[in-house]
Amino acid sequence: MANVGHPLTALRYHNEMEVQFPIATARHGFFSEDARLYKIHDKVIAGERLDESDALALYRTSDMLALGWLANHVRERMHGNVAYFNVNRHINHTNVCVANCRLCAFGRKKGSEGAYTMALEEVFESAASGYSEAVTEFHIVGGLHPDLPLQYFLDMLRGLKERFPQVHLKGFTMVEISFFAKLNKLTVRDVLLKLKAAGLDSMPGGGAEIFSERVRAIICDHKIDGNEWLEVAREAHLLGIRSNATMLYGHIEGDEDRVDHLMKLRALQDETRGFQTFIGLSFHPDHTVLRHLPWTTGMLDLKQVAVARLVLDNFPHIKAYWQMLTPKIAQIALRFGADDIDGTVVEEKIYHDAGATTPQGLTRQDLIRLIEAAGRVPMERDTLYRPVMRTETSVTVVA
Ligand code: V47
Repeated sequence: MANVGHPLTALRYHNEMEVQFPIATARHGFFSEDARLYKIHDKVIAGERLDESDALALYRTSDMLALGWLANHVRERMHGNVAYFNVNRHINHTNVCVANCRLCAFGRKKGSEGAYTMALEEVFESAASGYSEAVTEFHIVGGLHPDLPLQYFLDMLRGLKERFPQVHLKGFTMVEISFFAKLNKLTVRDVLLKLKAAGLDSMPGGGAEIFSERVRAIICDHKIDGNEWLEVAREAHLLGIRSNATMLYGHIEGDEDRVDHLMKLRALQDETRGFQTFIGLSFHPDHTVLRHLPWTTGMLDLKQVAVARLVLDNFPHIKAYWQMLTPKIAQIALRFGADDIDGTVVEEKIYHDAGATTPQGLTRQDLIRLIEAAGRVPMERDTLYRPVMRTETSVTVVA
């Protein structure tokens, strides 16, 4: 047992749980009305890798129960009956952003109405105000502010570590890192090294959107391209900084674009093993330039979770992010391939600006209830998926 807030440890797949839990799918056989799924079933059972045409077939099937069976089989093989959650707090230090992405309702031009940038003292206050439930992670992301020097971020990380030494700092997307490098005339590697030395523990998965150049040109044309996103992730992983990966779906992308995105993530993961978790982000159109687009459907949301579990065979975790999916869909996703439901997420801004009607935060007890009602065993984790044990007076991580 050790205190929370450890430096990085080796990537853990929790394979040890395989033997502890029966796989529910083994108890009821596989049946599909979609003939294409039988070949995929055989590969899944044999633990063989799915290829692009398999992934396309999964996106195109309407046999959700068969798709769910397959994804659940893999999910239970990897994680048994456990479903993870954490107690975290989001910190969005600024919404000033030069990128002006059409997909985004959060960013503002400098000086425009609603634009804000927190002084460091405000960042520390905001961190402290969500601290009542013994937060184990701060998730820190912001817009691409043209005037904030790297020193602001180094002081932010040092200040947070000083005040909250046991809290894991998961901060800054690949897009922000690339921007810091250009603005400060440094290499990406140097930026990452400085941030790591100041207290950065790992990185979130945002900004990946969808790697397709055609789609990126429409939804986020001023952002780094997909290759650069992957290059920054590679660099971070090489320096021992683990990250997550995301994919924004449900806007103008097609099945092929999604498959291409997942294949690129899988290829980089084969190389670095630095990704922990994949999170599909369902597009929220309200208040964005793309507000004429419809919201995603429950079918697509669940399908995305299941396909990700089946295709990303080298990703330890698939997260059903309740803030985006709604707690109800996220709960069902725990039976469609997801093993993680994310955290308490106090004060989320990015999706709420884009019309999310989910609560700003759920309590630890709310998350436990959702997970138990899905027939899963809740396990509070830290950012590195080490179990967190709580008593009335202490919080410890099982190292
Ligand atoms: O990069 C922005 C997306 C991301 C919209 O790593 C939108 O644990 C939907 O990456 N509709 C930021 N999505 C959030 C993110 C994240 C969230 C939770 C957990 C983790 C993790 C990462 O949100 C952005 C962008 O892809 N986004 N606007 C929108 N209108």
